[in-house]
Amino acid sequence: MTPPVNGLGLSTRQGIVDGLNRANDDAAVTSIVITGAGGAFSGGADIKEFGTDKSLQEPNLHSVIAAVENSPKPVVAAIHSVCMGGGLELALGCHYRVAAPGCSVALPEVKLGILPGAGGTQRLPRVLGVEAALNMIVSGEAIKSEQKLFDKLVASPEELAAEALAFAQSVADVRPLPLVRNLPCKHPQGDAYFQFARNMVKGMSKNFPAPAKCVDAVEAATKRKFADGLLFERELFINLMWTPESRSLRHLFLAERAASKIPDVPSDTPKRDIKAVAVIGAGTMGGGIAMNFLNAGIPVKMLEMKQEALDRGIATIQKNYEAQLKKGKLKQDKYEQRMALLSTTLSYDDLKDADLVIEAVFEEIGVKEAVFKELDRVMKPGAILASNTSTLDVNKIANFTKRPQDVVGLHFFSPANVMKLLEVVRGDATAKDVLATVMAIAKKIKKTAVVSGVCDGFIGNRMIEQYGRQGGFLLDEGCTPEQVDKAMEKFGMAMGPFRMGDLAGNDIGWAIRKRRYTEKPDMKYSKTADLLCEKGRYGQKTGAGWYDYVPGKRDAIPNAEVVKMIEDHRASLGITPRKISDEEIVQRLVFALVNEAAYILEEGIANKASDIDVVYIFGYGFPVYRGGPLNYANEVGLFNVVQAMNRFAKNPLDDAAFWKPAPLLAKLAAEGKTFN
Ligand code: 3H9
Repeated sequence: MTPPVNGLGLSTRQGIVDGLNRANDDAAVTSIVITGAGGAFSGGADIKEFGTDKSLQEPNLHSVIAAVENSPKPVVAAIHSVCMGGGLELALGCHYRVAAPGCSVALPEVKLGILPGAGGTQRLPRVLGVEAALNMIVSGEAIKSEQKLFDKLVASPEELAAEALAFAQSVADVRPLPLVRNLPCKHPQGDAYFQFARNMVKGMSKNFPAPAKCVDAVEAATKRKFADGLLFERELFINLMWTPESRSLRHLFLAERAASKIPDVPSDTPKRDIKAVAVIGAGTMGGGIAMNFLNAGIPVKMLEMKQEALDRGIATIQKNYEAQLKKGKLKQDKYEQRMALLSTTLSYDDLKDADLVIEAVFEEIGVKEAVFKELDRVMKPGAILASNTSTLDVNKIANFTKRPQDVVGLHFFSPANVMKLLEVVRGDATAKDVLATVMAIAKKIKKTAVVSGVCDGFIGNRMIEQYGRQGGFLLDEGCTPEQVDKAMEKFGMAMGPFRMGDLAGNDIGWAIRKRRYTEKPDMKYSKTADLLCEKGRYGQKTGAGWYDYVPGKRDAIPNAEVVKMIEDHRASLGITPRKISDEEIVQRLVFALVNEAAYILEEGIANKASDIDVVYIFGYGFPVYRGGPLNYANEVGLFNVVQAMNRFAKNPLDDAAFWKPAPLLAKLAAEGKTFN
């Protein structure tokens, strides 16, 4: 047993082989059962061991499975809860499989940028059939205890141990022992089917090399002898393991789980009970936030100042759910259950029983002050008071109350019912049990939560400001918005910076810059975005921003007047435009994120580098296969990142002071280290 999911690390592999040997040496044993103690049969190879010496040490998973297959006594896998990756490969190497109902069975390696490397691509098609197996391997998705995979499905998990033992006794004398490797493996359409599969996979998995290799491996199962197929699979597995895409996906898997851990908040910190939630504000944000809790079966009371605002908010929530109904993503009864959990009020006094209240009102400190004073007055002792602010000082907000220990920032990203990221902003006084509670509730509402300290913009928006500033300089120097966006989208961003500005509303950045012009008069900005806003081109909401938009559509249509506005401004500054490569665009934008992130880490605003990667992947559309800005910087090499920054600092139209590498970055680069 290796908690939490019986990952097949070295000690577990050795344990299985030792156990098998003991059982085979013991004359009193007639057959053998392998199962997993705790909450899983096995979650597969130990991902944390990848890239370390242990993963290479014998017995490797191949040797373990060979020992099982070659056991002179029958070996039965007793499968429950989770049977994934190497865990399923081990089970397929056993002579028999007995399973409990409702367990998750998968070969999810593709999600880590690799393929099943311990015979999964060769054995699964022999049991399930080629098409079903390939679908499972290429998607990595779990199926529920699939009959065909198992010799026996028991009635309930509680009966698994006794039933598996009885089954093992019933087959004790069966010889020869059945081996999956001896089953035939063919597809009636042969080459034509695999060509079709290749085309499908190619279209769906741009930038991800593993899925196409899965097709190759399964095809090999139909064409080669079993032992040759295994060797071929092994070669593909090792090659994929070294790709930057796999490194990034594995980084992200661990980063996402690490994000929920806060260094000074132990996992056994008591949590407060959250049975009812209140949301202040029924606008787009408030409504989206409410939906998250309704979806998780938690009742929500929404407060507004006027009945019309409440009616509008409810209508928007209904419209969103109805769209899901139409697409078949939601069933009518679920919709009704969710709407029944929603109630409204115009009075703060009605909120007093909520365990968690989230404020989503206008982003102005005076407005927040009024709200938090009211909440302090009405909320029951021990209730958690959260602000959805994206820019304001959470410490200041906490001090509007007499219970700053109960106040926390919960920064949802728009649309709040869709975006996975939740920045949890920890104030100076925020209590540890409040943090533990909101991290747990985040998981319940299916958000990926990352803790940020208090600073202007927290982790995500503080970094994006530097990214946006570089975008502005690029326009001044010779780019069009379209060129910058295309370069970033080719790099893999869901949206380039100008399309993103149009989506978020250019007026938001304008308001922040106006503040900066007085707070930080030395900070250099391009004026183009201000000129754009002066024309009222706020983005999609006004039908015009950096691009034009047709009502009801989100396609960005380049606008000649905007391009002329940029050219005129450039001319007024006496700048001769130059041709800027896509590589320079990508480096300047991404390394701007990286440098600011290094300050954020140094100041302790983020707990760890991987948290920043999680923020950018789940909140800002950074490409998954690049693993986040800091993982990308590690891949490029921090020395190379610093060299590029030194080059950018020499550009008189850029901001030399900004390009001075943050001390942490300079130190890591000089020591040949990474952000990890
Ligand atoms: C493989 O098998 C390669 C072979 O084909 C060939 C080899 C030669 N290893 O997700 P959770 C940890 S590749 C190590 O929050 P859940 C996880 O890090 C592997 N650790 O729980 C976390 O630890 P911590 C193929 C693992 O209930 C804890 O378990 N297998 C592994 O929501 C809880 O995780 C996969 O890709 C692992 N394999 O979901 C399976 N798996 O608390 C990936 C989990 O310290 N795993 N952990 O941060 C999953 O899909 C989910 O974790 C699982 C549980 C469904 C198992």
